[in-house]
Amino acid sequence: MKAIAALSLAAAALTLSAPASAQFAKAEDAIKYRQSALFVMGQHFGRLGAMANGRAPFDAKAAQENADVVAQMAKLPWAGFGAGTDKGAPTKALPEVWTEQAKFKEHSDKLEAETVKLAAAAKTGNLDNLKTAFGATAGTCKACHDSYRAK
Ligand code: ASC
Repeated sequence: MKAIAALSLAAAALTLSAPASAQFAKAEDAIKYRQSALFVMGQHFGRLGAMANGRAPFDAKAAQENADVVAQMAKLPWAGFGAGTDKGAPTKALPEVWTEQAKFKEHSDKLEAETVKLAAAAKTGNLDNLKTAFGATAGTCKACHDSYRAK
């Protein structure tokens, strides 16, 4: 009887921790992971922004490299928003991330699509193309932050 009770407790614990532990050891790791991916993306996106906004000279090769990193990083954060990762470490992610999962995914899909276009624009070596794609991508960052990130 004791063994059965212990087994069912273990099973319950596994079930409860399954979402967060699907890819991460604990919720804290998932939170740190998504924040890290977003931070790295923001660093490289910021370098593109400096060129797009004339705060840094346009360097076509650097733009291409930064845009490629942004497009790769844009794929990563979403795995870190799994069930049970709304808390476990300091986070600005709002509860709506988990209560409006389909809408949240529309935002992340949009970002990924825009960053693919951004990388393609950077490859043309034309600053105007970069500016246009940068603006469109920044719009997707902002739209998601407005709805799903605490101020
Ligand atoms: C950035 C950055 C963001 C977005 C956002 C766009 O460079 O770090 O979060 O752009 O500010 O509105």
